[in-house]
Amino acid sequence: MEVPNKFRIEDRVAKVALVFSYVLLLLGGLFGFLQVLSRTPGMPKLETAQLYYEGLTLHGVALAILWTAFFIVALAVFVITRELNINMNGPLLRAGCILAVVGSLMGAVAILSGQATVLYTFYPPLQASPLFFIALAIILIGTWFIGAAVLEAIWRWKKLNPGKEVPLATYGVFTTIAIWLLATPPLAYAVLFRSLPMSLFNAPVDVLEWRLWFWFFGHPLVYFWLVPAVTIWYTILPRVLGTEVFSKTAAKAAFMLYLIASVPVGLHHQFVDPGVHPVYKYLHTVLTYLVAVPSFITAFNVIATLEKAGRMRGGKGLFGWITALPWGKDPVFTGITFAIILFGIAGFSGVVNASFNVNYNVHNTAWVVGHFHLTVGGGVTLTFIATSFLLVPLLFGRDYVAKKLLIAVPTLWFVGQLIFGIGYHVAGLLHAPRRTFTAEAGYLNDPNLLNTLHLVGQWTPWLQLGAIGGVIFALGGALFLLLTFVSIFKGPPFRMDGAALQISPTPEKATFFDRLGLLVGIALVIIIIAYSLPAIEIYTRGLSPAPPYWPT
Ligand code: HAS
Ligand code: CU
Repeated sequence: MEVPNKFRIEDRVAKVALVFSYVLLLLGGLFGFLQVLSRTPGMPKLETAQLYYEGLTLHGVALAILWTAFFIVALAVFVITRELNINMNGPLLRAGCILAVVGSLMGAVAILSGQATVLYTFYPPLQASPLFFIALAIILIGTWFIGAAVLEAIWRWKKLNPGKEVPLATYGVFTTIAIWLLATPPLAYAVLFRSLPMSLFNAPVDVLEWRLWFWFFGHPLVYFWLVPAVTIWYTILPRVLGTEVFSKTAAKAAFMLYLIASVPVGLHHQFVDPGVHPVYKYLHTVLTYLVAVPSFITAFNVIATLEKAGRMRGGKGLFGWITALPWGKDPVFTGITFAIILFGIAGFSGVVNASFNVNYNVHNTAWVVGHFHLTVGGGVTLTFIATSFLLVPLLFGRDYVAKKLLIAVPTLWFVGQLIFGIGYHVAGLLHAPRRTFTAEAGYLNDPNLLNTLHLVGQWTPWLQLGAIGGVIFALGGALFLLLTFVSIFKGPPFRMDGAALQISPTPEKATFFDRLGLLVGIALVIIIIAYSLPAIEIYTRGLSPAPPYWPT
């Protein structure tokens, strides 16, 4: 007899969020494809400069902000319900999801109608239609509702299970949501009290003050993407290999460090901004190195887990365990491990970015584009893609079609990202700028300038290499979306029984790591120290607002 699904509402929200995330991946990915070719000298130009910036805005908003967030919502709801085996607050979840979807559609209209060509960072004094900023505010409120529903469910479970440790995957979801809730209030302030008045009444904005609060949010945003991926590396990857994470304690310690060190580092995006004391920038550099530590811990833990699984499969000697793993056979395993390797490379470019003085050499160059494609596009997105191979059947009750083709998806994505990453990192070292329609840049077509400006133009072959990589991983993405949409609607039935699912290692007694309130408190103290200093500096000097500027 079919067991009734007790998570009907939660699953509906998760399904809507998941399908919407794939639509955003399609939209954002399409513009990525058009863009990488158009901006590369010598490649077919599929966009004008105007469309390039509009497309770049849509690409960043749809992928960086929305695809990730909607996938994370689906994952969070799935993990909480299946792991804790409790219902969530339906009205909160539903309202949050509706607000987030409506806000996203409004934002898409604003961008596609050319009323918000301000890139995903929407730095003032770039002006955009109020529709764009209202859309952002609505999305934010929606995510707060969803965040509240997740926290309420965890809190209720803790009351029902006193003395028990929070299971690992739920712990990862908690960390993710806590980072988001700590990071977003200053963004809401910047949007509601600065950007919105700017767009409604042409009110001038102090650029430095705005950027301080934007990057207060902008850096933890990247850990809001990463932590769910790391959660999958610690829980689903070992499950797929029939084992458990090497060290649960080290995993929780990593989550704890992500929680307390993700926010107070935003100044590493503002090293070249004048008007902030270098000592404060240096403090954020040091804290940035602290937030790299949990990723190093993760590297050790994940590799030790892989070694354990390889030896279980009969792998012998120093490297025999590597070849004993199901490379190329299991698309979930292959996708997740490829993602981890891409992230490993990007981690090193991140540490270069974070170095206060070295940053000047790479800031605003294609290097940064290489860095964040390998982190959020490689480590995070490829993990989410590989996890979809499990999540889609579990949620939609339909299995994947053409299962033999699935392995091509992580392979194309990995090879393409690797090539793109190399091309853009090197081009950046040769000072190719980011966010520039290089194909039409006058200096590239002027032989006199090319002769006098050192390095200019030498980057072209590397950008071309990057474009080849971009096309390859766009093909992987297109194949993924095709197979996923066909499977959701036409896949063979997959049996779902709505029962609890063991995702994490069996929970034991609660430890220090489970004092969630205390950890959030520690995070708050470090945030206050790291941000009160630059904030006092900016406010005591007095604001000097600049008039808005319409990008044309
Ligand atoms: Fe970053 C800019 C510093 C991690 C995303 N980053 C960005 C931007 C994005 C982004 C989107 O300090 C652009 C923002 C914009 O539009 O302007 N980032 C870091 C540092 C880390 C880091 C120190 N970033 C991330 C993650 C992201 C992300 C994660 C998304 C998910 N980033 C910066 C800085 C800037 C920046 C500056 C500003 C630059 C500028 O000038 O504008 C670290 O936390 C990374 C730590 C990671 C490791 C890797 C550990 C390795 C693992 C894998 C093990 C596998 C192995 C096999 C060993 C230390 C877990 C590997 C095989 C190999 C071949 C290696
Ligand atoms: Cu950052």
